[in-house]
Amino acid sequence: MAEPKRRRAAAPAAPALAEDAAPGAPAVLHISSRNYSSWSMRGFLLCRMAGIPFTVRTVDPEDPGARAELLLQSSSILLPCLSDAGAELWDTLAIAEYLNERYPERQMMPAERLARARCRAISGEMHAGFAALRSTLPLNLRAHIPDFTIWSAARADIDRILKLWRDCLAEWGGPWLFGAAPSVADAMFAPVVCRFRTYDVALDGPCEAYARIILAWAPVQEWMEAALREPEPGIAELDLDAEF
Ligand SMILES: N[C@@H](CCC(=O)N[C@@H](CS)C(=O)NCC(=O)O)C(=O)O
Repeated sequence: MAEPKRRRAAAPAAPALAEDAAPGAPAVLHISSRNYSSWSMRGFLLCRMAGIPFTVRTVDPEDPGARAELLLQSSSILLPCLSDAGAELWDTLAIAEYLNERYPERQMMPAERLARARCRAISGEMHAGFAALRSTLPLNLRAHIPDFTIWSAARADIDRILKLWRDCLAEWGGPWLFGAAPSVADAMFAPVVCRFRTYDVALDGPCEAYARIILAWAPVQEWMEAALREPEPGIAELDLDAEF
């Protein structure tokens, strides 16, 4: 069973990440929650992969003023949204493609054509699919729910994801999905690894090894540490069935 809805007290503003203080940082990544938003986490990992200096700003989508301001940056009102050099990008795959084009030397996509095609295919599948997993096992980096009952539709999503990982790890030799270095696909699946840990999803040998690589990845650790320090959102009630 998912965690019951809980009442939450109003909270102070989220603490700044180190890069918030970077003087003259040109790019801004607007995010929602560090603890609850898998999309925000992906956007952050992608920016870290690109190696750009950027400022992280947390927006409370429940706050009408913040929402109005956000509309100026993200016409879909969705987060994360990256503002960089005149570009306003409110979608993680668009952020990934943009950063990969702008900083090709960072090799965010695999160099080999077939690997690159697969990387796009599985990143797209993550972006568009796995609705049952996303809605019934919501990201909650601070939680550990060992006796969680996994609904069959979510189980099917999990099995599909594990097959995608196993195939990539076998074909490209690991330890990342496409070989020796992280790619866009690893950023897309990193929040899934975190969900698997929260809800104690059992993993076989190759998938467990992959999960450990993701959890030891410096940008993931940085994000998780900040999530632990993040106050609960300043809203009266958070609907944990919402798709994050
Ligand atoms: N496809 C989008 C999904 C982003 C998304 O759904 N973001 C949610 C929160 S994590 C959001 O901004 N919701 C704002 C709202 O519903 O008002 C992406 O790839 O970034």
